[in-house]
Amino acid sequence: MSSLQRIQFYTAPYSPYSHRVRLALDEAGADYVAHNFPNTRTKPEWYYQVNPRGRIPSIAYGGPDVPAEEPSPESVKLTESLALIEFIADLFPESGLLPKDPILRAKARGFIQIYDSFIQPPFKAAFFLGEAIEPLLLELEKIQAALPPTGFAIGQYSIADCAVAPFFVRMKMFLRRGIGAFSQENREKLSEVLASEKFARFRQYVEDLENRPNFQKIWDEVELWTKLPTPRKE
Ligand SMILES: N[C@@H](CCC(=O)N[C@@H](CS)C(=O)NCC(=O)O)C(=O)O
Repeated sequence: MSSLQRIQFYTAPYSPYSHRVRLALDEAGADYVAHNFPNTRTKPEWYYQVNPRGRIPSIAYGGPDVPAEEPSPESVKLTESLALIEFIADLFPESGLLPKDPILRAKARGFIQIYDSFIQPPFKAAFFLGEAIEPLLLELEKIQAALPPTGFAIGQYSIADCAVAPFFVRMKMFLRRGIGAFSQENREKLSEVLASEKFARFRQYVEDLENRPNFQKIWDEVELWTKLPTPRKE
């Protein structure tokens, strides 16, 4: 494989999609330069050269050592968190983020697709649109059943865990801090069910994700979530 090139990572502290990528970078022990946008919404004009949709995360790979605000036409611009974590796994094969075994690779990718297709929509609906919590609980039960008895999603830490950790840990924190559009009744019910014996394996999984050194490296719940850029319900 060709030697590693410069990694310029565009991110924001509140962005769970960016968090996926940072977890993969830190798990792999990558050397990278991070440019932090203070929030996820407003981006300066120059950033559209990196990502025409203005979304984060992005990576500018290679090219000369330029300031983040002056992206070089010589670097390759890469976007989309799931493509980025696979890219990092490919750059750092020794990290084990994407194992060599085809079965484990398929399991990791399948786990991610299940999260994105089946859990993310009811999570958003319940937490940010104030809709019913039952569809989310049903899907959490199914993903819990797909976990091995202990440890990470495919038995070893992988891109599957990087993809879901930012969301599952936020889910837990949003409930605890009351951040979201759910009713008080739904907040209490969801908290109670997720704290019950039925979800013991899921809780342990989320705890393992949170305790992983790559997660601990940048996650400062109090620092982040008590200083939100715009007021939220708490
Ligand atoms: N599918 C994209 C989603 C990225 C995304 O929605 N990022 C949010 C921040 S978490 C963003 O940049 N939002 C600002 C916007 O949509 O303008 C990915 O996986 O990278």
